[in-house]
Amino acid sequence: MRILLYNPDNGVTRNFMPHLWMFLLQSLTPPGHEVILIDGNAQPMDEGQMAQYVREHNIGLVGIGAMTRMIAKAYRMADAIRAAGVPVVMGGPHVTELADEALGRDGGPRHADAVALGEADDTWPVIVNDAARGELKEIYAPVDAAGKESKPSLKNYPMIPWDKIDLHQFNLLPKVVYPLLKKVGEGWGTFRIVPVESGRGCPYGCEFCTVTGFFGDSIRFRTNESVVNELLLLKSRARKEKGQIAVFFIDDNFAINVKRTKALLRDIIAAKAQVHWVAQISANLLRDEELCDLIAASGGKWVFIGMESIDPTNLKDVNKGFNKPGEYGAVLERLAKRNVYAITSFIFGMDNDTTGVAERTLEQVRTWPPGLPIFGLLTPLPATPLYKRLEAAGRLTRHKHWQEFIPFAMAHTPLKMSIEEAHAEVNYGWSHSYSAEALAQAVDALDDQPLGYRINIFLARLCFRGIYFPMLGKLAWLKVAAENRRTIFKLITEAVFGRRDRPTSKGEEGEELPGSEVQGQARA
Ligand code: B12
Ligand code: SF4
Repeated sequence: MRILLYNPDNGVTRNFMPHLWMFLLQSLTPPGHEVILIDGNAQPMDEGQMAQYVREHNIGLVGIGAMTRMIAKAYRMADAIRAAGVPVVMGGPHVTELADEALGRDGGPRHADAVALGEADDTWPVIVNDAARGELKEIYAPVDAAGKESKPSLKNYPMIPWDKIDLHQFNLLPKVVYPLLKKVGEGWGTFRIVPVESGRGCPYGCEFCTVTGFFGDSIRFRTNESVVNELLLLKSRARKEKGQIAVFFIDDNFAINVKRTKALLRDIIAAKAQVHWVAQISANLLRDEELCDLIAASGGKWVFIGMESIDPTNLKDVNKGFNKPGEYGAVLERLAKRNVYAITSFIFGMDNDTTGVAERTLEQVRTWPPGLPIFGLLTPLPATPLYKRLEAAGRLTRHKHWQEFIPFAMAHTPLKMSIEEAHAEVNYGWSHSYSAEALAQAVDALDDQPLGYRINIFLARLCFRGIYFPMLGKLAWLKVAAENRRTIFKLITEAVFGRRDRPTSKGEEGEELPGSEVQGQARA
């Protein structure tokens, strides 16, 4: 049977990274089947094109995975596929919480023949075998022999053949940027970010988050050996392609068990498996100096920190009181001292937020080392404690907000400001962090650092700008390039002619990298 795994586009950004679930399920597919992957972010398709594709390619089963924000598109595509006579199985966080919606048992139209609840590592082979026999069931739940819910162990994690997978569609940077990169360093033929998981689960239970409910509070890890081998595979691919591969450890909280994380990072270093990596780690776990040393030594370049708010009352309200805004600056300094920078994520529209919250937040951000601030709105995702609380209080304004997804739009009324005011705060945050002036300031803040760091923060900011300001297409990129021409000119001049007082950089094994400052620098 020929199986298509499809991930719908998110409608906002081109994907900077493929989705792991597709590669994982491909690796877990029983032998004898062909699996094709299409990520709508990289290969945009509409319903008509999809129906034509499944017919022409003789597809026998389509698997669709989607987060809540892509579910409307996922349903439309599923409808077109089913109308073409091909069965659809859906999985992922949204349909796990709302299986009845996907199966049309809630009074609405049916979109899927079958739904895989929760983690599908163990159920996917069963689904494929049932589909091949034409005996798909409606619901597949991960349960043990006694019928009790079971979470897959990650001890026998499959080998994802990253050395063979065609990643052509996921070349990160627009072609227009390559001449600049080639000037500053060899080995920039391609640049990809690849998702790798080392563990699953987070016990913290923040009110707005689906993770504790979905993956459970039992934390599971792969063996260090299997993670190290995956990194070595990726590293050798990058070498062969004369390109760059960075890894996003997609674990929800990469250092949730600090002892295990340190052991993994030590093993990565010992095996010389360092690649440049990004990971999500909560601020409270970054108090540990030894952990920060190991992060830097093992290739860690960016840490995603869910700061959410600088207001302790807000944090307590959403059950994230373990975040201490008073220590944010120190945490970021601790990382920056090791040339590790942070993606700092903030949520506006929280119950204690009042107008001006964006500027108050930016006042703090400006005192920190430069990083990548991102801003979102408090969003009641289905089945989260937040959804239940707001629903019970009658505060939801769009109960099924996912049916008509609008980026950066609230679905409930905040307590101390209006919905429009909350939207304006998010707009203020993005506009003031990603203007040409803000980008120039971020680059200048690293004036004492090698050129690679400055190019890195500039390119990263340009890419992150696209999360809020649509930058799909050449024209949009050209406009941004024109706005930032001064900074671009400065960086190009320095790349071509050099700067006498510029510090030199070290490669990851400590050797000097002659003629190339970028090679040893952050790339994520
Ligand atoms: C990596 C990641 C991202 C990446 C992008 C995705 C990518 N390219 O990988 C980035 C950082 C960009 C991102 C952004 C966002 N993310 Co995100 N992200 C994750 C994260 C941490 C890991 C995803 C992952 O790969 N997991 C590991 C794989 C193996 O798990 P999985 O995807 O769930 O797949 C398993 C099952 O679900 C199932 N399955 C999944 N799909 C399918 C399909 C079929 C056919 C079958 C049978 C089974 C199946 O089988 C898999 C194996 O068991 C998850 C949290 C998490 N731990 O999953 C959040 C998560 C998916 N993100 C979430 C959210 C909310 C967002 C944002 C909206 C945040 C924001 N406010 O901006 C944005 C929007 C992204 C966008 N623009 O589209 C939520 C989604 C909740 C929901 N109900 O939709 C999650 C669950 C985290 C949370 N806080 O609750 N995210
Ligand atoms: S720490 Fe992060 S992953 Fe864990 S529950 Fe909170 S928001 Fe979710």
